[in-house]
Amino acid sequence: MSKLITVLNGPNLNLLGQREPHIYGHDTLNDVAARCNKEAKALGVSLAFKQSNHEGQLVDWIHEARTDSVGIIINPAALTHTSIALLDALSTFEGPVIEVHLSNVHKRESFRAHSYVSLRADGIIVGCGVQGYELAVQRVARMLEAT
Ligand code: CA2
Repeated sequence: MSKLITVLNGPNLNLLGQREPHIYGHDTLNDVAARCNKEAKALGVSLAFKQSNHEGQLVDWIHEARTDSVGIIINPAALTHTSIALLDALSTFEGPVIEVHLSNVHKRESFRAHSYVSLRADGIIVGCGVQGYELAVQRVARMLEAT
């Protein structure tokens, strides 16, 4: 069975492609999942691609990933800037963690420049749009090769 990578998406990302396309693009979250799955298949890994608007649900999924996944890719959305709970949960995970942001958070409001999750992330990809997720899958796969 191929190695499982959990891909987590935070609040409001279910609306991707439906609002603010000038910031987040036209692809929906299903499009993102399809592109990530294609990349994963080419690299011989599998993905559990999830989205929730609820911090506690995301924490629960990180706990599940502790036993069923070898890596985590996370776009925590607005929780990036507020959630010590996500940071603490991710800190209990032993494999690679890559943080992804569709937009360049450093080119936006100053509050978006700070990320609690970055204190745990092994890599951060910002401002690359949907491609950032594909790059994250590549990065986790490469990091796993090295272990
Ligand atoms: O750039 C990113 O990926 C963000 O994580 C997106 C978050 C934002 O709070 C972060 O600062 C940066 C917002 C996600 C909201 O997603 C929407 C998608 C479509 C329409 C409206 C919101």
